[in-house]
Amino acid sequence: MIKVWGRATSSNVQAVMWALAEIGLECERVDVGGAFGGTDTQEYRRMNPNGLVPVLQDGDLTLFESAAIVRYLGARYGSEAFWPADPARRAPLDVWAEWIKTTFGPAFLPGIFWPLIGQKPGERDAKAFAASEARVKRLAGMLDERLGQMTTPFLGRETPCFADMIVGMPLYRYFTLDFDRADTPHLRAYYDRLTQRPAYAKHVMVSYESLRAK
Ligand SMILES: N[C@@H](CCC(=O)N[C@@H](CS)C(=O)NCC(=O)O)C(=O)O
Repeated sequence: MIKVWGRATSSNVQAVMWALAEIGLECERVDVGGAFGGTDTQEYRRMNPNGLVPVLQDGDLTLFESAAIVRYLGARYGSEAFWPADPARRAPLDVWAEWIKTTFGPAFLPGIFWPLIGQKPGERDAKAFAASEARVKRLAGMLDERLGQMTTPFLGRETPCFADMIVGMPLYRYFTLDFDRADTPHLRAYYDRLTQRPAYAKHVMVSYESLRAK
């Protein structure tokens, strides 16, 4: 049985759990990280030297980095719809998965999510926050334009593919936090479609209140 190490409130764990569920794979998830601890042991560091979640174990294979895990699951177990075999069809989807991890995520998580959740209102740097809002607005506009070109409900056409897992993962937080968002009708409609997926509702629409600074 596939084993996933990582707390359910971690967005990177959520992408992996959502992928497993969309593919239809059973797994056992172990709560580690955050308030659960358990990531600072020698045994855990052997699985992930960063001491972060998630880690996936599949037989003798141990992997970290959530996007690499989602791609592995797609390549090994996914249908053609989840993991298109043709590199010329898959790569343009992967472009947006990579962009979310390297461009949108690094702007949104430390710039918006953590200031709103990890800091008390009085502790926030208002100027830095406003700059993050402007940057995230610009990036959300880019994603909105890409999604506006789709003639299908998901990047993976009729059902979500590996790239939807990576692109869709931060959107629950993006749309439920209280901050000044860009007007992005295509992104909003895409997110609304994701929320209709039972696997997204179960694994990604997970309350982040336990992470809020008290
Ligand atoms: N690039 C890594 C980032 C992993 C990461 O930052 N994980 C966070 C949770 S989302 C973490 O482990 N935080 C510390 C903890 O939960 O103890 C990935 O995509 O898997």
